[in-house]
Amino acid sequence: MKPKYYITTPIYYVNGAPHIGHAYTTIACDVMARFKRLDGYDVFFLTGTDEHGQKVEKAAGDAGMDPQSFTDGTSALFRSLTERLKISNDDFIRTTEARHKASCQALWQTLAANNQIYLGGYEGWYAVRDEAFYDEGELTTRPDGTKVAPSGAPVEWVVEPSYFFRLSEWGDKLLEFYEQNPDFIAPASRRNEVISFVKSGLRDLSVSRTSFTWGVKVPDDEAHVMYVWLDALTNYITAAGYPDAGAERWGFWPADLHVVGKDILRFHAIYWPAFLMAAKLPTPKRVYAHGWWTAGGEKMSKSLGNVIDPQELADTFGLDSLRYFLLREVPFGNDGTFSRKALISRLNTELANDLGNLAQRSLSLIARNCDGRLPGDDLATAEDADLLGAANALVEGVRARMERQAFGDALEEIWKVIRAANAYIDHQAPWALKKTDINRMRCVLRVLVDVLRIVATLLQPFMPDKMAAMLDQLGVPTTMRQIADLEHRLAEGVALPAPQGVFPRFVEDAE
Ligand code: ME8
Repeated sequence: MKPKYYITTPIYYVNGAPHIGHAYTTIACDVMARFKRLDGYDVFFLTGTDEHGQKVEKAAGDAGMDPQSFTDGTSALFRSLTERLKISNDDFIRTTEARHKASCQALWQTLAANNQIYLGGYEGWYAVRDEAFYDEGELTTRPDGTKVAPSGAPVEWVVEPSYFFRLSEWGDKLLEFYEQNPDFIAPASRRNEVISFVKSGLRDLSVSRTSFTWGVKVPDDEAHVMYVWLDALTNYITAAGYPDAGAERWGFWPADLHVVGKDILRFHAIYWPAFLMAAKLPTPKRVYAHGWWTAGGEKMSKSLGNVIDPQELADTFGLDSLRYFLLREVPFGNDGTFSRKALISRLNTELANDLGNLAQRSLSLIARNCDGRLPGDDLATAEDADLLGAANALVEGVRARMERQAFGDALEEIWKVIRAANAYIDHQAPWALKKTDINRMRCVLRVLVDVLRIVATLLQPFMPDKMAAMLDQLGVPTTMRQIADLEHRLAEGVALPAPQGVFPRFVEDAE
């Protein structure tokens, strides 16, 4: 039986249309999910939309719509972006679905039965934009006297009856949990932030609201809707079949990886494991908090009018180039500034020149000089062995980096081999060998095909369409494109299709 792997994106608020930030997280998860499938895992990959709460209710009101029709519309935008980005998710969850409401209520009842919830009253600060409660000490006062959350979101003073979750009782257990699971929070710098926050002391968490109605009803107390974060986090177990422990999908829980933006790490690394421990459910294995993309150094926002549309970028530059760029340009975990110039430069240098040309040069020589058939490698030299050795070692090297979600590093490892292969072809000059030693020429070309095959196989998760085209050109049967298949040699003499460039250079229109 294949080992299981469960990966999730955050579920996105449907208060507006998706932008590059949402696409980034989803693409990173898609790359990870595809890599695990390629490496022999049975993967369950979840994404979806977070549709309840005050923020979404307000956005619906501003649009003059009832919340359900409004969320039906905006959720569809996220779903269609997921499809247009060719994301390989296995499920798309909406928190307004019946399965999810039932799951939230079951979790609530379990927490209540375990004496983890009590009725009280909340009096304090709340930021609707973040859907988060803040302590006075976390806020800063602006020159005009208004207070804002660390995220910059305005806060309001809320006084209302509320149920509370006994979060204050979980501080020590959480610290112990982080200690015993050093890889639970990544990257490491974020882990330290979380630990010091927990060490500073946790207060009980308000988990219901009474001042609006757009949410999952609290069981047996219809005046309350659940706090949107309790509702939202529960999506990860809903999709795995909770509360049906006999559900086939329950075999995927606990999740192997929740990928989130750094803005929502606290919810995933503190509240979520605390809720689960309190419900006596297994905790997820890892939460990775990636950084933020800014536009020209500024946070993207609708009001600033600097929101970058992933669809437009995919249409202009090609989906796979966009995927490659997003994961290559900025180390996962760091912030980055989006730049079209940087995207074009990587596309033309690394994709068109380094990889595309290498394949095109090698394959055209085979088409012209080897009758279009895959040659053998009977005249191999030490240089061939060096290059092939480096390419073969990529499997382990890339796997180890993917395990840490070091996507940029994994790509850099692959590019080291691509650059070495370019140096090799220049040095071996198979076009000149044609006249002097045709058998050696055949061997050199075969080495290049073998190296390209390894590279293209490992790059499939990053650029699925382009690498499918490249593997077609290399004559790799579709049944032989898994990592495990790299152990099997391609048969000599196989006819290759006529070579066609996979990565055209991007030429900007003259103004
Ligand atoms: O927080 N750069 O939803 P959300 C990088 N519903 N990533 C970005 C980004 C940017 N500029 N902007 C957004 C929520 N993201 C909750 C989550 S999960 C149980 C509930 C990505 O619509 C990043 O992954 O505000 C961030 O965490 C997520 O979108 C926030 O999406």
